[in-house]
Amino acid sequence: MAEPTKPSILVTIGKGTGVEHESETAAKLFQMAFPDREVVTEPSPGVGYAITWHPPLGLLAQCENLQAIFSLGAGVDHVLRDPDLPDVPLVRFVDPTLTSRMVEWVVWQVFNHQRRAAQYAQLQHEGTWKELTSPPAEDLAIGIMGFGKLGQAAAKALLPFGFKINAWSRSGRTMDGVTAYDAEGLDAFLAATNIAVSLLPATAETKGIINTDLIGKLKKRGPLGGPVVLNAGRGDSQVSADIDAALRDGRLGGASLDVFETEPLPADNPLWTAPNCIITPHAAAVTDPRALAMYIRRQVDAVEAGKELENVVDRGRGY
Ligand code: NDP
Ligand code: OXD
Repeated sequence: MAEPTKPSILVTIGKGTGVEHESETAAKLFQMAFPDREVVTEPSPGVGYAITWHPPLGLLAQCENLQAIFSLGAGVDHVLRDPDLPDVPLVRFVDPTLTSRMVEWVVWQVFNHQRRAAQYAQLQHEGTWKELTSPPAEDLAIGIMGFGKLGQAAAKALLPFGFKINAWSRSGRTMDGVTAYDAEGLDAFLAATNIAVSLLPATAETKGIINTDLIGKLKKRGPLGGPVVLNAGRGDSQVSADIDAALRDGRLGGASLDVFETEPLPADNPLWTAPNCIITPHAAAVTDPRALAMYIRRQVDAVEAGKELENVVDRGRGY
């Protein structure tokens, strides 16, 4: 008897991402991970699994036999924006390769501000030999907003240097050596924080949370002068104009931003030239395509062997 055909895999990176052409390239990569089944770039009744980042609205609803959707990244806001998204498990990417890249970014940016990288770069540019003060780690409190997989890994990496670590999450999740705050504890968390690091997902609740009000609640008199904000979560969590204004009038002493409400950041956005503002182009933790392919292969094998999918998103919470 002929073996039943295995459900095929739809790869759709998505319209509006600027990398639509990459669906074809990505499909070739996933074909290597799934030599036993068809990998396609258009919806069809044979599609059992979809791999996507920013699916065209309504596209996945055309796959009537869809069993699971895999996000290309840790975030799923792009996928959830589709009102007709089929009601099947949505799996996000959780992998040591991605986590370690994010940890690198956070540690890199914390040291940039603690050790005055932008000011030294300016002095070098001017040919000026001048020592700047730089507070020891013990004098700085880093407040991590969003204490999930990435926030916890960042805390583990920063603790050995001696920084005080605060963590804010909905549930007040904690770890040894960390002072935890829950949803109600936001003001207390901010008042105890010199460098706020956002690793929050984009949800209705986190929209625009890094704004003038939040900036005004951060610890004011700290060893860096003004407080500092880092954001590698999602651009929708910040009000860029508020951050820009606070950097220019000194309410913020610095910022490092990897994500923006509009990406790429428009050439005329004032943040490009705001004082002590470090900009990276949504590059903090780029997905490693091979690691993703292996991750999805493992998950598909598991689910077809009757096991549970891992890292399934809670659609009610939005992350
Ligand atoms: P997790 O789901 O593991 O963690 C999310 C954390 O945010 C949890 O601690 C959660 O609280 C907290 N949280 C969510 N909503 C709220 C809220 N309203 N108030 C307070 N806390 C809240 O996600 P990850 O750590 O894996 O990833 C976080 C985000 O990082 C992704 O969603 C994505 O947007 C972004 N990202 C960015 C990348 C980049 O290159 N810039 C790369 C990868 C991810 P609780 O623990 O109580 O549930
Ligand atoms: C992600 C991202 O969510 O790269 O993984 O932003």
